[in-house]
Amino acid sequence: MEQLKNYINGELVEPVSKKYLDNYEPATGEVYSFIPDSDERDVQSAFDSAKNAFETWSKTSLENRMLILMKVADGIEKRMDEFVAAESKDNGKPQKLARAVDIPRAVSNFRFYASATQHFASESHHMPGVGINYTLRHPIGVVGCISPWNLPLYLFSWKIAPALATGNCVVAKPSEITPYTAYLLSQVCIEAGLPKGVLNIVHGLGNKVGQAIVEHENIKAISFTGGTETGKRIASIAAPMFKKLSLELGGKNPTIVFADCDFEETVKQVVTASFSNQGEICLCGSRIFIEKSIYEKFKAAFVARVKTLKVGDPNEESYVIGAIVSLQHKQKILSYIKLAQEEGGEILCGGSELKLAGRCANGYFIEPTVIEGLDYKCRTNQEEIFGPVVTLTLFENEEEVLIMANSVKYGLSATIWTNDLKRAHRVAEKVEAGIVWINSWLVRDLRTPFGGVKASGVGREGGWEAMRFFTEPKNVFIKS
Ligand code: TXE
Repeated sequence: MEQLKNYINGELVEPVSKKYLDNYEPATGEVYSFIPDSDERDVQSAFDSAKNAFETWSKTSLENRMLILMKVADGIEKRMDEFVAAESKDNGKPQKLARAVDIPRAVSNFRFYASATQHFASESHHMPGVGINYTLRHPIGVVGCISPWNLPLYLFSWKIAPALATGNCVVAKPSEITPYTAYLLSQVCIEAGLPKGVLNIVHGLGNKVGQAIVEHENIKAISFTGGTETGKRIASIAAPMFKKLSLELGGKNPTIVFADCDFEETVKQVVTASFSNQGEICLCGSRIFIEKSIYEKFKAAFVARVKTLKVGDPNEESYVIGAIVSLQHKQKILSYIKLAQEEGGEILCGGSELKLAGRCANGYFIEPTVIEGLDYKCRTNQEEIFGPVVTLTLFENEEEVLIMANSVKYGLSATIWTNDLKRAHRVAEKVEAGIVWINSWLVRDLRTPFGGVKASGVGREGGWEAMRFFTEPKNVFIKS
């Protein structure tokens, strides 16, 4: 079976430890490859390569930076089928989803930030008769990018692309649960002629490799996406070291359905917003609030549609829900379904793991699950489950639903379904979230600020936000 390699100083290399970790295919529960069990020695080697490359890369013309990043994008696109199959095999998501979302978005991320090199500008402030200020935006130097397992290449590239576009060099770590497409990206970078050391990918465990990146005194900025608890640990190390921090963390997002919504379309879209990627997207709506007058009608239509969702082999086009990413995560989700019942919830559909036949007999599958009858303050409605599990809660009026929606420690995203324009604006303004969709979900414009408030993170990605995160502004004043 294949042993993945680290990508350090432009080469695919073994970990110093020569040790490897099992990499599982969630759909079969079998080990199908091995990833480097790297440690701080590999991180140091990656840092040294990045530092050596920084002098040249930071002075590479903006046009040449763009051309190389465009070549990386083209390289991924040329190997689309390979990336799609790898992402699906590694994460458990349907190939159809990887083809429609994950890999095309990774290509877009590189193209978007390649072109940003040509348009990113800074400011000057003229003081008539006194002088003029101009703002320089320097790259930071060597930065750390750490990403999760739910949208592996999509989120990995979402950090790496702007970091490189702004002239930084990168030490990056993908999740040890879904390392494969990061490994393929290494090959594409070599083929694209990315200069050695500009990007370094070190595979391995979070509390070993991830920790070593965060603790490294000369890695001056950390861009992280993952769980809130891990984000806390990272912040506790990085903050006293005065590192720049971008933290995209968990969510417990409200879906707010008013009686005047476009009923059929809303049912359809809310099912997608609830269960896409097996519910393993930080932007999924996991708490569905339904206005009282349509509660029973919406519940019936929603549950009926959820029951049509087919769970099965990610390689088969007919299944929309694939495998849960790991045995550990499957058990976490099942424990929350059990908790929901202990807290008085009633399961309207789903609620169990699914045992499939054939090659997926030992895979990790859970039925899409809908639960009602829970208090909005109970643990099931307060804690991030991050799986195909949603709760339904009735509300009387706008004031009540905003209290319930905002009652969690998270504040990442929200969706609002209504045809009342004034109410849409009012609720969008009052809901505690960094991203709000009205009568839609997951419509993404890469120019927009992306991120959450409260325990959903610190800072924003996307557009100029990311270009500013990865640069240090310096104000220079010239006396006239
Ligand atoms: O994330 P972790 P996990 C949520 C979801 C999930 C929970 C944990 O609820 O159940 O987070 O998921 C690296 N120092 N989200 O375990 O542990 C780790 O190796 C430095 C929401 O995947 O946060 C991986 O590369 N790095 C999220 C990355 O951090 C460390 C998407 C994420 O791992 C580290 C995924 C440490 N001490 C899960 N420990 C979202 N917001 O989209 C781990 N890592």
